[in-house]
Amino acid sequence: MKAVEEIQRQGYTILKGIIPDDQVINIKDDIIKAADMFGVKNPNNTYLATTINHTQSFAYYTVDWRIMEVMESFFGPHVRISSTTTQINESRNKRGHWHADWPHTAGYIAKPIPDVVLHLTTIFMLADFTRENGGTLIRPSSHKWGSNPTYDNEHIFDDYEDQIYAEGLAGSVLVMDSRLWHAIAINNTNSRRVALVVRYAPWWLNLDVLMAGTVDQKIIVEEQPGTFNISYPPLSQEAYEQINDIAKPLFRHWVQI
Ligand SMILES: O=C(O)CCC(=O)C(=O)O
Repeated sequence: MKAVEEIQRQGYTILKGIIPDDQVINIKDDIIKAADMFGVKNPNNTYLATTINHTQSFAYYTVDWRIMEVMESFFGPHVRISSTTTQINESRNKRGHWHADWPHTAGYIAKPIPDVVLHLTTIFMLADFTRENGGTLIRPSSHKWGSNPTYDNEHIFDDYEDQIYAEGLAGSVLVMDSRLWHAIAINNTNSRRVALVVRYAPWWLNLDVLMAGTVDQKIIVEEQPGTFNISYPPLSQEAYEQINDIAKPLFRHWVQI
């Protein structure tokens, strides 16, 4: 399969037209509304963790067959969604630092990072992604380098000759191996660059460390200074009920009990 082959070889692929044109505006509006009301607003970006708690209109597209074909070919059945985070990059924001995503972050996986796909990060483009408005910066094939630049004393704000911008029309989805080096790019336009970051994990990857109050987060994160620390709020029962039935199995593990 082309998408899987591209992810294996270059660390990413772009799936076009996952959210149809006539739906993408509505979903974008729902997500902006939720992020502006419940998110963390910084001068550079607006961020909303567990966006699925606040709007569920995008859920159906997280299980689009083209996405699931990729996920299941890496992880087999029982794929889970580990996070749904709105990422709005505001006009004239600052460039972000090069990084790989969790769990390839400090304190989790010994270096060199093994050459195994453990987690896949997708970025749903809810605005067109262009070079001008800050389509995500990526370094193709960096998933094979065995490192996370953020924790390896790399030059994390440098420009590199091999870096490219992930570009695509609204409704497209960038799918990358979470090891791929990527960075927030500068939005040089007057419009907000709106995206939803959805991450996928196999059933056996321990996501408890991402949940505040769990024993594993205590042992693996809080009691180990320097470990990358991020928590995603649990999914409320009410929000879970609103999720499309086809998508529910991917979210069930995160429902608040
Ligand atoms: O917003 C982007 O383009 C990149 C977001 C990102 O780096 C991340 O969510 O890890």
